[in-house]
Amino acid sequence: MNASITTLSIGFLTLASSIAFARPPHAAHFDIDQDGQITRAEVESRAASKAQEVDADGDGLISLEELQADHARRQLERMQARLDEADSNGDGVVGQDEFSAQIVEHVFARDSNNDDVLNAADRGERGARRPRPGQR
Ligand SMILES: [Ca+2]
Ligand SMILES: [Ca+2]
Ligand SMILES: [Ca+2]
Repeated sequence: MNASITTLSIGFLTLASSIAFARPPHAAHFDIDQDGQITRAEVESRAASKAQEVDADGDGLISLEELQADHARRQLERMQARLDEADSNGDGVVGQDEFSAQIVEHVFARDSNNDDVLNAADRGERGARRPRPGQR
């Protein structure tokens, strides 16, 4: 009994942290009515939807397996997005050249003055040019 309560608690903590950290808590996700403010009711509504989604067998309980499946699904989506982004010639496959170019591009996204050198001159504007995942 104690073990299952602990498992459940860990499950809910992981669920809470996965909602809070795995996806950035930006307005588009939580601000359901798009009024620029995130209310507790909106977060509660999103959290309830998420709990329902994770509870794949609909028994009202979040099991470790269900949480693991949800985590794996989101991880797969992120990896697919990364592959889609790397496929610069749009042929549906990612060559080593495309993969390595993506890494270089991500690193040099911090090169705010475009001199192909990352140094102190680029600090302070860190991330300014960096496209969000999925944007081109
Ligand atoms: Ca709102
Ligand atoms: Ca369940
Ligand atoms: Ca390709």
